[in-house]
Amino acid sequence: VRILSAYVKRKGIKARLIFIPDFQSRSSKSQSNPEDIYSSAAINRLIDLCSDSSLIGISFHSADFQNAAYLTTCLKAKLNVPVIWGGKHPSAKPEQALSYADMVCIGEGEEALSELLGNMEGGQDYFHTRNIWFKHNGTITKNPLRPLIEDLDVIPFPDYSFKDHFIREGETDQFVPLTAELFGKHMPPESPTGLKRYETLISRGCPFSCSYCFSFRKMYAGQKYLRFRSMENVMQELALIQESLTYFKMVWFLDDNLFMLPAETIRKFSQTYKERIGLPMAFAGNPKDINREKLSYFVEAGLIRIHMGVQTGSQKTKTLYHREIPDETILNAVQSIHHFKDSLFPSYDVIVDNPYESNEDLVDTLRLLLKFPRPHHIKLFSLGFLPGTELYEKAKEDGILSDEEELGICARDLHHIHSRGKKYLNFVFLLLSRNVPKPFIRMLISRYVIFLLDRPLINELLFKVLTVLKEIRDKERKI
Ligand code: B12
Ligand code: SF4
Repeated sequence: VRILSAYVKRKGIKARLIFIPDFQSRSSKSQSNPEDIYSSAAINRLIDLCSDSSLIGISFHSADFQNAAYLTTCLKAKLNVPVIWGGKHPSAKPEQALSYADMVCIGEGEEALSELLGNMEGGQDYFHTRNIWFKHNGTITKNPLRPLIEDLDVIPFPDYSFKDHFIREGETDQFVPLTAELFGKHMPPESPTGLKRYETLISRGCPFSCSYCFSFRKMYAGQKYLRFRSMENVMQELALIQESLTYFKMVWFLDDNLFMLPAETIRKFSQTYKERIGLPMAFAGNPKDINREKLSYFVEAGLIRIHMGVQTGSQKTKTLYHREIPDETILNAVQSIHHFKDSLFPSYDVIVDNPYESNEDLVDTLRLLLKFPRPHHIKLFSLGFLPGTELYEKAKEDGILSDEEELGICARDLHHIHSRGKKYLNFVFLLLSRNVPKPFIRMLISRYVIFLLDRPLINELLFKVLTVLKEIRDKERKI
C-alpha cells in the first residue's frame, strides 16, 4: 500500500493511508468475530477518516478476509463512496470480492489504480480500466489484465512521508497520526540481535510454482514474471531510509530471490552494499540456489540471518508441493550455511499439519532435520489451503476443505501448529525446534515408541504439559 500510495501521489492524486494492525492474540484469532475486534466507536472514527474520499481501497491477506468484509459493509452502510479491494486474496477470489466491494483489482495495482483514479477525477468513463472488475447496476464487468510492469525501477519507493497517515492505536477506538517515531515503535526488533529492521523487496515474482502458494504467475503466463530492481535503485532507497528513519539498524530483504542472481552480480551487489549501506542484513533463499561462494560475498557484506524453506523431507509430499528438491541439495545448502556459523544464524521453515501426510512422511522430515548441524532455528508452519492455489482445489475436490472450514482455515494462525488436531509427531517437531538433544528425538521417532505413544489421550496430555511449560516461560519472561 505504501508503494500504491507513492505511485498515485506521483500522478498528482491525494492519498491517505490508514493502518489497522491486528492486535488480537494470533492463537485466539480463529475464535474472534470482527464485531469483537472493531468497536462501533472505532468504526465511526474510521468512517470519519474516509468520509471525504472518492474511493476507499482495502488490501489484505486471506486471514483477514472476514475483517475486510465487515469493515467494507460498515463503510458502505454510512458512506456513498465506492470501495475497491486488492491484493492476493481478492485476486484469487474476485467474484467473492464483488459481493462486498464495488470493484476489485486483480494482479498488479499501480497502473490500474492510477488510471482508475485519474479517470474518476476527470469525470471520464472508468469502467474499462484493465485489471479492474466492477459491479455496477447488478452486472459484473470483467476487464482483461494489462501487461506486467517490466522495469521495476519506474516504481517509486514506498511512501514513508508520514503525511496523512493514520494508525489504529492498540485495541482502542482511536486512530492517531502515524509519525516516523510511532512507526519505529511499532516495528518489532529482530530476535536475537534486538536490531530494528527495515523491510523491502528487491524483486517481484518467483520462478517456482509451489502448490500451496498463490502467486500471480499463472495469471501472467507467457510474460517475464520474475523481475529485479537495479542495484542502484535498491541502494538509493536504502540510503534514503538510513537518512530519514535512523532507528533502522538492519535490512531485511523480504523476497528470497537474491541467491538466484549470478555469483558475479552478488559479488558486486555485496561490495556496493557494504560501502554504501553497511547495515547487517537478513534474507531468505531457496536450497537450490544457496552455495558457499554466494554466501561468502553476502556474509562479508553483513548477512547475519538467513531463512531457508525446507518444508518437507518426504518424497511423496515434495511431489505434492511441486518442490522436488533432493535431500542432498538441501543438505548441501545447510552445510554451506553452517560453514559461516560464527557470523550467520539460519532459520529453516518446515510445513506440518498436512492432512495428506502419514506418520512415515513426518518421520522422513524429522530424519532430514536431524542431519542439520546446530545451531539453527526451526520454524514450524501449519499448512493452510489458501484460495487460488492448486492444493486448495485438490482439498476441495477431495472433500478435505468444506466451505465452513475454509473460513476457519483462512482465519487460522499459520504459526499455530496442531490446529488440525494434536498429533504426537507435531509434539516431536516442537521438541526438535526447541533444541532437545538429538539422540532423544531419534528414540521418540522409533517405530515402537510411535506405536506406543501416538494415542489421542497421550497426545492431549503431552500438549497440556507443553501449554503449561509455555505459560511458565511467558510468566518468567514478563518478570
Ligand atoms: C514476500 C512475501 C512475504 C513477506 C512480505 C509480505 C508482504 N506483506 O508482502 C513476508 C516474509 C513478511 C511474508 C509473510 C507472510 N506471508 Co507471504 N509472501 C510473500 C510473497 C513471496 C511475495 C509478496 C510480494 O511480492 N509482495 C509484493 C507486492 C508488490 O505484491 P502484492 O502484495 O500482491 O501487491 C500488489 C497487488 O496485489 C495489488 N494490491 C495489493 N493490495 C491492493 C489494494 C488495492 C486497493 C489495490 C487497488 C491493489 C492492491 O497491487 C500491489 C502492487 O502491484 C508472496 C508469494 C508470491 N510469490 O506472490 C507470499 C504471500 C503473499 N504470503 C502469504 C502468506 C500466507 C504469508 C504469511 C501469513 C505467512 C505466515 N504463516 O506467517 C505471512 C503474513 C505476513 C503479512 N501480514 O504480510 C500468502 C498470502 C496468501 C493469501 N491468500 O493470503 C502468499 C501469496 C504466499 C502463499 N502461501 O500463497 N510474505
Ligand atoms: S512459496 Fe515461495 S518459492 Fe514457492 S512459489 Fe511461492 S513464492 Fe515461489
